[in-house]
Amino acid sequence: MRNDTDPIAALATAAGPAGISVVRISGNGALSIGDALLPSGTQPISARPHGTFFHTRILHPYTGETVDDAVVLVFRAPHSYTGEDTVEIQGHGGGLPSRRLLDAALAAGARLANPGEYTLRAFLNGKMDLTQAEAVADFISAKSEVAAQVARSQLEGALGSFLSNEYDELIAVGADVEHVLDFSEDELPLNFLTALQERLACVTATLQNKLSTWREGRVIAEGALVVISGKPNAGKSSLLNALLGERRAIVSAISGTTRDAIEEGVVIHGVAVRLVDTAGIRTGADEIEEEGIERAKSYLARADLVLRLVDPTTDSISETEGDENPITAKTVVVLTKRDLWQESFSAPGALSISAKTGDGLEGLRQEIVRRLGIDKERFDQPLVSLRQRQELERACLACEQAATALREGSESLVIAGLRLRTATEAIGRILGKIYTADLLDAVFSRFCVGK
Ligand SMILES: Nc1nc2c(ncn2[C@@H]2O[C@H](COP(=O)(O)OP(=O)(O)OP(=O)(O)O)[C@@H](O)[C@H]2O)c(=O)[nH]1
Ligand SMILES: [Mg+2]
Repeated sequence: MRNDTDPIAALATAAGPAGISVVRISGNGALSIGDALLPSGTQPISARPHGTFFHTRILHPYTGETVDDAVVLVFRAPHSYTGEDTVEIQGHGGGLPSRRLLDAALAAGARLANPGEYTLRAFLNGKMDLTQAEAVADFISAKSEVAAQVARSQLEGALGSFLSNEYDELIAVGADVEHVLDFSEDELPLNFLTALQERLACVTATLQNKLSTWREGRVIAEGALVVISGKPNAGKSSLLNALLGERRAIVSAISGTTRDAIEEGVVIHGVAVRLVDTAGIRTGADEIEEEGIERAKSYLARADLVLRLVDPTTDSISETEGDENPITAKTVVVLTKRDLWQESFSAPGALSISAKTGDGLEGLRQEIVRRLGIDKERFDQPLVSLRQRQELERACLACEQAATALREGSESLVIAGLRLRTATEAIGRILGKIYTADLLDAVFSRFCVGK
């Protein structure tokens, strides 16, 4: 088990041109390691109180050479990010200055930190639960405003405290079941089992409701896959360019211009979207275009939303319901090139746009966000990690099995108790109340060094 407390050091800021760079030393002996970097005559860090800072030259412990001048911050356990004694050295930014600072800290006796090791220690020292630790990584890598908001509130413990409540209730129900194990049916208090069933049903419904936020949570974290489809020349590449605000894809009057799928990230009303322009699907294309069409189909199969573009000046609106790209609940029909229309066209539920003039694009953006179902009000705390989802599924299944056992009456109480324990453990693993080295590795390996 990784529960080392030896002093670790790492660069907390990105190495590159910047105002400052921060090296953090944390663990047993961190303060004395910091002392070894100070000029003689300076009051040692180990003699300074928590929460103080001072300006000093930083010397290399071997050569005595001045590495940098820096502001040093003193944190005493448990009042630091990791919960350990921590020294933060803020020197000049830049690749080389920060490297020199880190080298000096390592030379003074710290070990280079592993990815996520500071946050791992924060977790092991009870500064945060595992959902909060996961949220740290999500917050750092958030690709959109909404993703950042979700991670931020999980970081504050919203998901953790929600699950903690359900965890406590499951334990309470489980304890009641254990308590009556030795009773015979007629010794049980009246309505005892019914009351337990009701409480369990309530927990189960709450957990299932949370589980149902997973799709939105994943879309928020990873970006929704929005695929632009339609016949050759429908205006797909023009729409991609218009939504990106740059001339990313080649546009031409020649049918079959786009032969490969082009994927670009864009944030639409705070929601991260992976926008894909595809080759128009048609028969009789050459080998290269065929391959492009295959890629288009593969994207269509995975899409969260399909924009099906139809140029009504050349193609019939009703003819679009081909087998290759059937209209489904994921489809938004978009009539294109509105600036060229001599007559008015419409189809049920369809939007009309002009990529050329920008007409209708704002309506399309709103429709994309609406159809992705990302309702910021409803999903104040959606589920975002696959690990959380899998454990929650386990918990819900075990709750249902426990409910079935409870309905079968007092003979099945042992089974009910076991299933309740399974459910409790699954929630416990989400929160990190129960963990293994493998679980911690899986969670913390996606962190960067220095966090
Ligand atoms: N007037 C006008 N022309 C447009 C509009 N959108 C696209 N076009 C023109 O329609 C032609 C085809 O546009 P593209 O964006 O290349 O169409 P595509 O669907 O990507 O075509 P392929 O890649 O061949 O499948 C080009 O000549 C565009 O300039 C529009 O809103 N208004
Ligand atoms: Mg194209």
